[in-house]
Amino acid sequence: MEQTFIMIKPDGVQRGLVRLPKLFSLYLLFTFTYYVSDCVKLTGFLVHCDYLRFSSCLKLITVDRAFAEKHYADLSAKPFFNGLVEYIVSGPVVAMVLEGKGVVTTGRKIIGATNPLESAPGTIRGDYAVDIGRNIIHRSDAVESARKEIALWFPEGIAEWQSNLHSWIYE
Ligand code: IDP
Ligand code: MG
Repeated sequence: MEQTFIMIKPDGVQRGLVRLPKLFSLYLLFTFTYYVSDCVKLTGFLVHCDYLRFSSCLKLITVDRAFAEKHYADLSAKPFFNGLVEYIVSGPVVAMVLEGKGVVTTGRKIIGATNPLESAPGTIRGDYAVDIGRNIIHRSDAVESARKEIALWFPEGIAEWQSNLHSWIYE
């Protein structure tokens, strides 16, 4: 099954957008935005999760410069690279692996465009961020980069499991 790497960036964590007490299941995190205002939009959450069928791994972690530079190595020539690395090391992040049919592409759609001003309403960045340098969440951009990012962020490996709901979600 396809996997993608998702990270709630330090601003998402500091802004309280990840509400651990309300995490009654691992897959809640991916749609944590729906829980920002008093657990509304429960239906949206279930729709996303039922489709994506999240699993595997999740952790709160603070990374150092060398690690952040490695994660964003392909952007090292960009003028914003230094600021980007400062941003990622500025506090803990929530790192996770999500799994499901088409999860890379669907993850991109749900999270929205890089620049929140261009992300559609209803996307996570579109609903909860303003500035491109504070866009609260990362997702892998392709299956191959997901593989690399998962290996970097979860060198200990992924806890594989399958939900009992699997056959009710997948034909
Ligand atoms: P992505 O996160 O949507 O894949 P990338 O182009 O891979 O976007 O850039 C990685 C991250 O670098 C972005 O999510 C954003 O936080 C930051 N970033 C991208 N472009 C800019 C910029 O022009 N100024 C400041 N930060 C930027
Ligand atoms: Mg990217």
